[in-house]
Amino acid sequence: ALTGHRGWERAWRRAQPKARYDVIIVGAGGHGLATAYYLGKRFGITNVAVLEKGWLGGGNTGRNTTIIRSNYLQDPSAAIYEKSRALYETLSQDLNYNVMFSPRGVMMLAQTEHEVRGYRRTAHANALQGVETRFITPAEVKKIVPIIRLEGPRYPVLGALWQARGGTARHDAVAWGYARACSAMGMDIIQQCEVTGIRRDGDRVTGVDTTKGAIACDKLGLVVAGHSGVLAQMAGFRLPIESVALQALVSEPIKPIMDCVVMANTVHGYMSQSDKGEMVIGGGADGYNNYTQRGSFHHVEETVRALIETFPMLSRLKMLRWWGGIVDMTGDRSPILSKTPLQNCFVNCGWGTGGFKAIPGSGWGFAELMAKGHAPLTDSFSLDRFREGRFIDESVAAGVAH
Ligand code: FAD
Ligand code: PYC
Repeated sequence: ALTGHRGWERAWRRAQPKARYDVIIVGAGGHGLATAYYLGKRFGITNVAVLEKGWLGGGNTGRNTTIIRSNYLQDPSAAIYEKSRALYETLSQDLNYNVMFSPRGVMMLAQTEHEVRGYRRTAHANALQGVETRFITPAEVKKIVPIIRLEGPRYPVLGALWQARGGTARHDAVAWGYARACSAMGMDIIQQCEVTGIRRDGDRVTGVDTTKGAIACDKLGLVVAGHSGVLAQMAGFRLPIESVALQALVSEPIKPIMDCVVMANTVHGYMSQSDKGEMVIGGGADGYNNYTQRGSFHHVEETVRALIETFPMLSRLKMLRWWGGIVDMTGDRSPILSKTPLQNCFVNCGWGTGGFKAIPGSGWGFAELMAKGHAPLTDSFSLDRFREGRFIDESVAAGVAH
């Protein structure tokens, strides 16, 4: 501001589409951009375009509550989420862009005996998977979060699953950092470029139609979260995905009161404090499919009511902003990173309510899948699992009511 906003360097080039690319990625959210970045960094594939219908990071990547953790139950999930969490540890250095990763600790409260058993089980599974979590007592909960009311009018706090190296990061910076690095490798990030059709020759994709004209490609990656069903329909196949609104809100900024993330999944609400002092609060997903990016009012009401039971000191806070994103839900609450019925078309979606934490790991694995045809991190998450009944059930670890 002292320079009158003159002399800023562009973080990424304003690109116009070329006639053809080796790889086109549809969707410049975190997962699309990370995929492009690792295609270049790990496999030397840089003739890549990332096409975005709006502005980059304007989808769920810029709308989420930034929680990063890897305390999942099943082995394939722990592997990809832990890889991702580990990549977050050095992402600022890798991208030379401060993504403000803050491993401040993530706590999932156990407020029923059922949850106690579930989280103890997860802690045991995580120990076998090399993921550092532990089940802590109510006294330890209170020590870490002094503002919590352990008794609760409906559900007392009986303990918690604690991941000390979980935390948060600045969501926009994650998108911007990957975008800048992709652009520096010569890739084209093309905003306001909506894909409106997918061109095929038999069971091969030959290119896409866009609002900026037709573009040819050798390989196509669909990475559009809540719009995955729409893109799959353009390509001529169906996905087991439902799209629903998930919402969040922030309060007016206040002095520091809580220096970790707390999720209360029984009463349903979760909360952290942003660096600006706002309490960042999120609730459950809408109970019906929609594309509204807003969400139903009763969900915020329920969320805030639930949080006030556990944190009574919040009751006088004012809400500052409120928004929603369209999340892509699978039946087993695990993502899809997969080949498709079209030979050279790949899909990365189904991250639902929990894909921000997975951006680096997903990009790492999906780039390998697109480059080599298979990848250890992603093989379990193929579309085949729905036909084979090989579900990766993470409905508890997803942590968000749906
Ligand atoms: P997006 O960021 O949505 O990117 C997809 C992009 O595709 C969009 O920019 C869209 O405009 C573009 N697109 C769509 N159609 C087209 C088209 N036809 N042509 C071109 N471009 C197209 N996850 C966590 O891990 N922790 C959290 O705390 C957390 N909290 C959340 C809170 C809320 C309120 C919401 C909504 C989500 C939350 N999530 C969280 C989930 C997380 O945000 C998502 O899983 C993740 O951001 C998905 O990233 P993405 O890159 O796949 O999708
Ligand atoms: O995946 O941890 C998560 C999460 C919290 C809120 C929304 N998603």
